[in-house]
Amino acid sequence: MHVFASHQHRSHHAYELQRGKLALSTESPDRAERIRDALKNAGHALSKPDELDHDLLQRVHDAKYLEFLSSAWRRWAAEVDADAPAMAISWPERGRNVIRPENIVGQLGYHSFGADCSIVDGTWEAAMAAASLAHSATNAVITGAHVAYALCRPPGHHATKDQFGGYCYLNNSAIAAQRLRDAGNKRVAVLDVDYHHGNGTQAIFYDRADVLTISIHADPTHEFPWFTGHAAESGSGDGVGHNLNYPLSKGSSFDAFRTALILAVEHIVATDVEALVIALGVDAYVDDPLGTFTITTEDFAKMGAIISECHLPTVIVQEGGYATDALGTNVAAFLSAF
Ligand code: Q9C
Ligand code: ZN
Repeated sequence: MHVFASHQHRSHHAYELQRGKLALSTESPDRAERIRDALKNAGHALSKPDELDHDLLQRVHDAKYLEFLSSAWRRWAAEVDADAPAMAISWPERGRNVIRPENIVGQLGYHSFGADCSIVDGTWEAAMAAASLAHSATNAVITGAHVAYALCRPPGHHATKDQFGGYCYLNNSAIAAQRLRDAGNKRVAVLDVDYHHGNGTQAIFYDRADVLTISIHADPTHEFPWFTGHAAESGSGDGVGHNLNYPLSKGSSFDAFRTALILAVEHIVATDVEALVIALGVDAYVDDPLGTFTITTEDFAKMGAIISECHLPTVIVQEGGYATDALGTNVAAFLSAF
């Protein structure tokens, strides 16, 4: 399998508000190092990413957001505090047309949706490297590989067109899907198996019929991202019927997960999907500190085998997963079964 990885992720380790206290994020550099080691040990050759196409980035994210992300740390360090992470402290009131503020503190509120995420020196460089890994893996598939994996860190599926949150800044899975579309695949599916709802990917493609978005996740009634991921969210405008959510109760086992997964795979196979992106979070793992599901390493292998039955050119993009010691094993189990 083609595996794309980079050391650039090391420049990013943000702070997050945890139970009312600021702490170094659970989304740590160690995560990617462990996955990398496991894949190397499993015999995969690792490729470096190529340069990211800025036009592609702009087909997924707003130009103003990209300008903000690329300069946020510099502005915060110069105008606020070079020794503290750049974080929002206020967000817009619901239900109003919001005017984007000029000030860096105001823009942090405008361009984020949570305090689980901040910007530090090196965040932009790492986010860009992750996006270029997704782009490179997709290029490998476009040029004939059946499957390629991008070891993206920071993850991406919570990032919308113009907001960061949930440890995500640039939506790597959406970038892969858009690249597959640009290469001529008429319809593309993103299948998100991360424990959390892929709200950003859903939002980016919500009014489009050309990208089917499917997410299996913990019911947002009781879990982050709290406000999206319900079964009734089916798309809008041209996109009606092209978004599927499978919220599962807290503590779900692989039985419940597999039932949803089989429905998702059947839906993909039954419609005219030409290429697939898997948003591979492994935080559904039984020992994940952020999750409540009871999925085991063997279950991740079964998950990989079930999804491979789509028989589609596939880009696998790393999303969440926080049980550091087991991350590499779980990702390797999924990939080898796939
Ligand atoms: N401190 C992904 O898995 N809430 N993001 C954490 C515990 C945010 C997860 C609460 C979870 C974000 C990509
Ligand atoms: Zn997650």
